[in-house]
Amino acid sequence: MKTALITGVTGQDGAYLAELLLEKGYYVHGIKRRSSSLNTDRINHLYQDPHEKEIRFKLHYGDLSDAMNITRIIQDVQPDEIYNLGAMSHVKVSFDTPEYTANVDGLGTLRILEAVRLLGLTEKTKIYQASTSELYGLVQETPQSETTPFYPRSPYGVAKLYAYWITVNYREAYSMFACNGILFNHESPLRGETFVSRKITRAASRIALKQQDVLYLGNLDAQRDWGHAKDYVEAMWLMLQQDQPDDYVIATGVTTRVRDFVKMAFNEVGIIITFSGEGETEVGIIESCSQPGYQLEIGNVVVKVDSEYFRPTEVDLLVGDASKCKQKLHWKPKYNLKALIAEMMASDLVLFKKEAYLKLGGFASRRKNSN
Ligand code: NDP
Ligand code: GDR
Repeated sequence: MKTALITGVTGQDGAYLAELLLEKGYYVHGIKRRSSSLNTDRINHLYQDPHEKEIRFKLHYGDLSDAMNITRIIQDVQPDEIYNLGAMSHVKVSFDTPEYTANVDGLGTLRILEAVRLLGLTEKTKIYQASTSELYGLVQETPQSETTPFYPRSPYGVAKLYAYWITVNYREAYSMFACNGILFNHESPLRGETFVSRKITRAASRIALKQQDVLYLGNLDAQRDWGHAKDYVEAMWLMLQQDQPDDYVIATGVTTRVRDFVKMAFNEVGIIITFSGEGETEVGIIESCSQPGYQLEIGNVVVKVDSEYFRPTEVDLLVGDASKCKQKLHWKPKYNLKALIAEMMASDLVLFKKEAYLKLGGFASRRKNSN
């Protein structure tokens, strides 16, 4: 039975990957950060009481900025596979915390590679590096493939560029089995609340339930190739099951504007959005709302553009060419964007209906909705 170590196990991809590997019979170790409030919501269902006889899922406290901690955990776990998913993963926030992002997302990858090398595990341990379509940044060509030149447009993208190349370098210099998965945007009901997809599905649900009035967004014209995280973690695993290490693009090949994602999400609750005008005053207009008992007025403004959510430099257009992965790994996504949005909306509607019932019963939390 194989042993895997996942950094970023408390994140969206970490949770889906841990589930997948446990299903495949792996022993799964994850690194979680200490935080003042619990941060294991996404993986609580996998938790095992340490007193159980056979522990197949174990968490270790750690941080990618701490080389000794990372090295000790790798030494203890002796993993067959490491999935380096840990990162400060928010592009806009990376402009506010550029040095921290470089340390964790860039040097964090080096710390893992170097630990594997120093511990003499280069023959045993295969490494997956969570690379990103943000490497492409300023559009050079479309669709973007493994041979498209990189031109990152954020401190996050630049940090991930270092991580990409240090992974390639360790593979070539020390014959390590290290792969870059260049993953395009992937979402799910577990997506962090401040990424645009989840921000939209949460707001569409809350607006349909009359718990929120307006959704503030930034650039509505950006185009993204959105897939489902569940499909994408399977590709990560497949990369490490090959005879030779390599780098692969994972994408659906379909690109959609943010404004069209908005329309599709609101459409799930019977709200038809029409965008009118350009620039900062752009608004959405409701024609109807089919949520029982929650009829909204026709003509309500539900989407406003707020410059707060624009980035100093933007990535305008991402659309991936995953031919290599499809051909060599026989990978194919099961979800399309409509099915993804339907699943996210269904999940958020349940979440906020629960919140409404709690409020009705006088058990409402003090938490405010924040974007
Ligand atoms: P999330 O933001 O959901 O999860 C990030 C994980 O990294 C969390 O577990 C977080 O811990 C952890 N983390 C953050 N900082 C540190 C640190 N200093 N030390 C150790 N762990 C840390 O991201 P996703 O699951 O969406 O993405 C997974 C990886 O894939 C990331 O590296 C991301 O950059 C990359 N990626 C994601 C894509 C996407 O569309 N989702 C596309 C391409 C690449 P905590 O829970 O405590 O915050
Ligand atoms: P991205 O995802 O930057 O592509 O990075 P995000 O969902 O944050 O933004 C996608 C696009 O939507 C535009 N946008 C907004 N974005 C956010 N977050 N909030 C808004 O209000 C808003 N309004 C418009 C953005 O400008 C952007 O163009 C994600 C992360 O998961 C990275 O870690 C990963 O590497 C890449 O995907 C691939």
